[in-house]
Amino acid sequence: MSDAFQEEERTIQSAADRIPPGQYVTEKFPVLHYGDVPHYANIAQEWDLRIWGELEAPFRFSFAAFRALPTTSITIDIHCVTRWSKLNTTWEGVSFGELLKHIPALKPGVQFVVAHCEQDYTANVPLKMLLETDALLAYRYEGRELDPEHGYPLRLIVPNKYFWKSAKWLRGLEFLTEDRLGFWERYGYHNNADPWQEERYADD
Ligand SMILES: Nc1nc2c(c(=O)[nH]1)N[C@H]1C(S)=C(S)[C@@H](COP(=O)(O)O)O[C@H]1N2
Ligand SMILES: [Mo]
Repeated sequence: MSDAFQEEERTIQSAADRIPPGQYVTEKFPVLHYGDVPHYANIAQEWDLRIWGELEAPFRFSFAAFRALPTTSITIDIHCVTRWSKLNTTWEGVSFGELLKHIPALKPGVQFVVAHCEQDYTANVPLKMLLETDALLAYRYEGRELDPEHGYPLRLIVPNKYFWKSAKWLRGLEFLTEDRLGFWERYGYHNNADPWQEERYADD
């Protein structure tokens, strides 16, 4: 048997217990979002990442400053609440733990983060979850710059949660002591969003 064949076999065998209830696997990479894909004529001038809320001082990364931060890669399975899953996706970017080393200190009691995106999309995630799951502020997918429709120039990647928490076109992070629901969470999606528990809607 060729190595490639054995690799394929392993992938198929392990796939069954890697698919959360009610999901099916797709090889495609569906594009899913509310609103339009933002386009930038001059990314260095038009884009920055703002950090605010419960920290010692607000902070801002220019495009260049953000791209100078150390990066890591993760390979994860992604699960959309509309029931498609895609296995083995590799993302590169700045881990949340790394990011915290480069911004002013968080105030005591900070437990929640709201990701703010272009066109007012938001997603809320507990800080602990971001740190424990090695969540990324990602700008490469499979070794290449993100496509515009998949979040260029920066998106959040939150492993082990339905993919709506992985906010595309990220422009800001707000640190909070109390939770505040994001776009889909306010719309009735489950705040914890664990695909293994099928936490799709708030009343699940
Ligand atoms: N800014 C923004 N990010 C978003 C969304 C959105 O509507 N706006 N949709 C979410 C949902 S529901 C999913 S499934 C994923 C889809 O990411 P993809 O288009 O790269 O597959 O993006 C998430 N991030
Ligand atoms: Mo989704």
